[in-house]
Order: sequence, then structure tokens, then C-alpha cells
Amino acid sequence: MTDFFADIDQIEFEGPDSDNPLAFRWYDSDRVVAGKTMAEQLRFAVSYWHSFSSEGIDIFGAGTLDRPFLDPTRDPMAAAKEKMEVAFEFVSKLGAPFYCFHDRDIAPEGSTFAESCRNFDEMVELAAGHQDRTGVRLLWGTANLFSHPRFQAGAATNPDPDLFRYAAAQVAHCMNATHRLGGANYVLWGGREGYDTLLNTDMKRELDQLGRFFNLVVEHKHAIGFEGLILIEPKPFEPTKHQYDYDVAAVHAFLQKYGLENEVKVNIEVNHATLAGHDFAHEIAAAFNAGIFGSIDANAGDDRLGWDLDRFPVSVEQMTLGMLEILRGGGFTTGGMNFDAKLRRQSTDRNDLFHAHIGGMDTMARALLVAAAILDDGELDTRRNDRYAGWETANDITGGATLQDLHDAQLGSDKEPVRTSGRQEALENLVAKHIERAR
Ligand code: XUL
Ligand code: CO
Repeated sequence: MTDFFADIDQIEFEGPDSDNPLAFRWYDSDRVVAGKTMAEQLRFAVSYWHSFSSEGIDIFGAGTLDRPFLDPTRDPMAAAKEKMEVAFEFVSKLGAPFYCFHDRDIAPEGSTFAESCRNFDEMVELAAGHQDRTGVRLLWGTANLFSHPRFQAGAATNPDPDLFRYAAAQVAHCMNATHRLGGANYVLWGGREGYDTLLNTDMKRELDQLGRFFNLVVEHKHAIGFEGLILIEPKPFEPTKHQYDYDVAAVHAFLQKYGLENEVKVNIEVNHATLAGHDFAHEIAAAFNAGIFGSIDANAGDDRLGWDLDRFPVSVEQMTLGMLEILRGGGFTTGGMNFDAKLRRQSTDRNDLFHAHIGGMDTMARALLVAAAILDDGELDTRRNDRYAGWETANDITGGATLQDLHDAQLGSDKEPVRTSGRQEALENLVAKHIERAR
């Protein structure tokens, strides 16, 4: 075990009145909220890529973070092993139950596909050992089908079938590894599955290729006996101008068209939802309505910036409205809350990674407490249900009246529909009250 974070001990819960910046004020893993412990409700995961495989580069400048194992002059496998030790030291000290990775986060790309597989397999065996030693589990694995230049025109949707074959092989290998590590789910984010211009793009053909690819993934899941969920992660754009997995509704339509609606669910990312012009809560409600809710990538965007900022979540209100939909839908099964979030480029102290995750976990824990209090109190749901009370006696409509019947009945009556208040501001105040009071 490394001591990369030498001055940090186990992060403990100290309660809302604690002034210790390296303690949880709200995340109390064993506390029971809405019928399950906080650990079971929230199922936090640390993302390997942002926390350990990225050194704070942006498009204008080099990395700023202190990550010696990312030094490109070092032996890549030795560096990957050190990185993994640091990763497990961090996740254990934080007390998050899970982590998530891309294949290329944990092992370096080789000069051939076979060499990449050998590197990966060696690191997967080491990860299995770290998991056994620390008790940290894998929430999901995924294949990186977007960083290497070979994927410039996408993976499954690439015009060149050689890329489809390559991507299929890489996903099969990564699914096997995820299964080997007891992963709870397998994620497919459509990295470059989209297009920049229709001038060179046959959209129907590319969507058919994507449908074929996902069917192969589902067949493989059953062939190897993987019992976790297969999750698609919607995103409207970035890196391509138009991503095919635009939002939950687009993914649902796609799944239905290609016969996958009972096999594949969604991993909803907060910042992807807002980029698509939706509230985070909207995407969750849409997924539950469609029966495809799976997991969450917890993060935040920025109101003024129109790209994927991947900040750590800080808004209790935004997350409360999301948690409300998650609890209404029955919570997670195998999914969880992965912090697909990165440090700001100037957050250069090693311990900043702890501050970031503690803040994110406390924000989500507080949101869980508030959402549970709102549901427990019941007033919000009573008000919502009351808006629809008229339907209890609308036997004509539910009993099969035709459009003409409804026309004729309306013509024969002088009844004018009575408007009632939507009470939005009063309901917002109700939520604010629970945010103030929930403990
Ligand atoms: C990119 C993104 C990815 C996926 C996994 O926006 O969210 O990190 O979560 O490939
Ligand atoms: Co994500």
C-alpha cells in the first residue's frame, strides 16, 4: 500500500456541526434513510479516469496536478501499478464502496491489440487483489473507444468495418474483465458515436451499426453469464457535434427500434442532462417512466458554460430534486453514484481530491436526507395527486368515449373547466423548508 496521501487517515463522519474539513458532515454510511443505509442508497463510486489518469490538462495547457505515475518517461506498466496502489489507497481512505474504470485508465495501450490485452489482463489481476485486500468493489467497467486516433470517426458507427471489429473485440475483452472483477454493471458511453456533418454521414446506416453493436454486447453478456446491467450513457454532443445517444428519450426510442428495451438501461450524467437542455431530475423521471433507469454519473456543469465541465456536485437543491425522483422510482438496484467529476486545474494539493469527494458525497447525502423528508412528510405528493383528482370520476374518458362522444357531451353541457393553481412557488417553498430543516 502506498502512502501517497500520507497525512490523511480514514475519513470519518463527524456530523453537521463539525469544522473538520476532512470529515463527512452528512454522509453517515450506516445511517438508515428511507429504508436502507446511506451506503446502500447512494452506492458511491470514484472514477479512475478523472482522479488518477488525468493530470489537469485543458485545451490551452499542460497538466498541473501532482501525479508522478503519469510521467510519460516512466515504464508504463510500473507506473500503472503505482497508480493502482494510489487509487486503492484513496478509495479506501475515503470510504467509498466502489470505483469505475475504462480499460485504458488502468492499463497502458500496447503497440498491438494483443499487447494491450496482455497489459490489461495483468492489471485486472492486480485490481482483483486490491479489491480483496480493501473490500472496494467495481461499480462498472467500460472500454475507451474514443481517445486513440483510430477512433476518430467513431467505433460502432465508424464507416470502416475494421473499426467495428476492433471495437467489438475491445468491448468483449473489457466485459470479460468487468465480469472477472465482479463488476456490478457495464457501461457504454458513445464516445464518438455521432457525426460532425451530414455531408459525409449516412445516419441510418450508422444507427443500424450501433443497433447491431449493442445486440452483440447483450448476446455476449448472456454468453459469459454476466448478471449486471448493460448501461448506455446519453450525451447530446461533445466530442461530436451530434451524439446519437442524445438523451434518455432518444436512447429509449433507439432501444425500442433495435429490440433492446428489456436488456439495456441508462447511466444518467447530470452535466450531460443539462447540456441536452434538461433538468437532471427530468432525465431520471424519463428513465423510470421508460423502465430503463440504471445508474448515475454525479457531477455538475456551469450555468454560463456550454460544455462538459465535470465539476463535483455542490447544489443540494439540484441533487434533492434528482434524489426525489430516484426514491420515487424505488432507488438503485445494481447502479450507483459515480463521481464523473474532476478537480479544477488549480486544485493542485494532493488532498484536494479528498475535499472534492467529501463535498460531493456530503451534497448527495444531504440531498438524500431532504428527499426522504419530503416524501415522508407527504405534502408534496398529496398536492401533486390532488391536481389529478378529477380523473377518479372521469369514467367517460377511461370507459372508451369517442372523440365525437366527448364533443357531443360538451356541446350539451354549459360546463366551463375550472382552473386551479399549480402552486409552483408554494411547492418550491416547501422544498426550501425541507432543505433548511432536514438533519
Ligand atoms: C464523458 C463521460 C465518460 C463516461 C464513461 O462525457 O461521461 O467519462 O462516463 O466513458
Ligand atoms: Co460520464
